[in-house]
Amino acid sequence: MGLSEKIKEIEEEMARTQKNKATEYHLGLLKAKLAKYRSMIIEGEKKAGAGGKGEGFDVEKHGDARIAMIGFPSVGKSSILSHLTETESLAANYEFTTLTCIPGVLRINEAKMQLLDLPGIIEGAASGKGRGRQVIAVGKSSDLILMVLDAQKGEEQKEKITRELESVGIRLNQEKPQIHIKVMKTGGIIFNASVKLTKIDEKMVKSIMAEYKMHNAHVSFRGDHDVDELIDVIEANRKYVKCIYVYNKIDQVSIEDVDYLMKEKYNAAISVHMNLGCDILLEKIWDTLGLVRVYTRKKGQAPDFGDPLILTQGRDGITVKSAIMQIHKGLLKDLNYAYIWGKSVKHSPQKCGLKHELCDEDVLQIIKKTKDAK
Ligand SMILES: Nc1nc2c(ncn2[C@@H]2O[C@H](COP(=O)(O)OP(=O)(O)O)[C@@H](O)[C@H]2O)c(=O)[nH]1
Ligand SMILES: [Mg+2]
Repeated sequence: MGLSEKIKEIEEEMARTQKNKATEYHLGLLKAKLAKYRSMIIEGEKKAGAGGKGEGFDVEKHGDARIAMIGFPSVGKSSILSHLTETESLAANYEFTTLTCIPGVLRINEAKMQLLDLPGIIEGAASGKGRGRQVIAVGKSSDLILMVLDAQKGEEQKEKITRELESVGIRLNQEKPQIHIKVMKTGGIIFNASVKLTKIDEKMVKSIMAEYKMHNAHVSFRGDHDVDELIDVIEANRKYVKCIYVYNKIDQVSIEDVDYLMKEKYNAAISVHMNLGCDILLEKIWDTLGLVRVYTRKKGQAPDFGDPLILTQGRDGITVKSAIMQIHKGLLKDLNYAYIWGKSVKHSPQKCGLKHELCDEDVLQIIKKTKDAK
C-alpha cells in the first residue's frame, strides 16, 4: 500500500470514530500516524526533486517582505495584483496565468514588498496533485499569506484552504506551542507541566511519544496544549505564518454581511472592482508584518525621510543593533551610542545602546567612538 492510500485509510478511520473518552487515545495515535505519513510524503517529494528542490516557481525573494496570495480560482487574485501593484494586469487571461506564479511590487509607506499571485490552489493540493506542492513551498517562504476568498462563499473556501495548509504543516495565526522536548539516553519519559492541562494527559503524551519511538525524553508543557500541538512540536517542521483573510467582491453581498466580515481582527473585506476597503487592507498588511521604518540622520542635517531603513522582526525584536546591521555591519564596532528621536524614547533625542528597541518612524543618528559629537 502506498503512502497516499495509508493516509486515506487513516482519515477514513478517524471520520468513522466517535469522539469520546474511550476513543480519545486511539484517535490521538491515529493523528500521530497521519502526521508521520504526511511528513514522509513531503520528504519523499523533496528527495525526488518534485517542483525543483521543493522551492516552487523559481521566483526570487525580493524587497522587505514576501506576501503570498492563496485562493481558489476566480476569487480575484490577479485583479488584486494588478490593482495594488506595479505589475501589468493579467486578469483577462486568467486561465493561462493561473499556471505560473506572478510577482508584483507592493509599496506600503516606504517599504517595497513582493506580492505573489499563486496559481489557484486546488483541492487535494496537499497530497501532491497539480501545482499544489509549489504553492505550498511559496506559502512557507512567505512572511504573510493573504487568503483570498469570494465574499459569497468565503467560509467554505476558508475551511478547505486552511485544511490543505494544515496538512502540509502551515499554521495560520498561531503561536508556536510552549512544549519542550529534550531527548535523553535513558530514564523513560519524564513529564511535567507548569500549567493545568485540560486537553491532554500524561498517558496520552506517553503513547504519542511511543508512537514516534521516543522512549527517553523530558517533556515539559508550559501551555495548555493539545495532541495536535504536541505532534507539531515532535514533527518540528511546522511553519507558523501570519494570515489575513481577504474577502473580495463585497459589491456582491449585503452591508450586514460586510459588517460581519470586518469584525474579525484578521479579516479584510474589499471590492477590487469598486475600490472598496483596499486602504484598510494595506494598513492591515503593514500592521500584521510589524515592519518598522527608521529614518537616519547625519550630524547637523535633517533626517532623510525619503529613504528609511525598513526593519523586520528578528529574534531579539527590532533594535538599534538591527538598524546598524542593515546600514553596514562594520559600523557596529565603531559605535559609541545612538541618538534616537521618536516613540521609542521618553525624551528626544535620547542616548541609546545597541539593545534599545525601536518603534516605527524613529529617527536614528550614529555617534562613533571617535570625537564625533552631535
Ligand atoms: N464583482 C466583482 N468581480 C470581481 C472583483 N474582483 C475581481 N472580479 C472578477 O472576478 C473574475 C476573476 O478574477 P481574477 O482576478 O482573474 O481571479 P483569480 O482567478 O483569483 O486570479 C474576473 O472576471 C474579475 O473581473 C470584485 O471586486 N467584484
Ligand atoms: Mg489569476
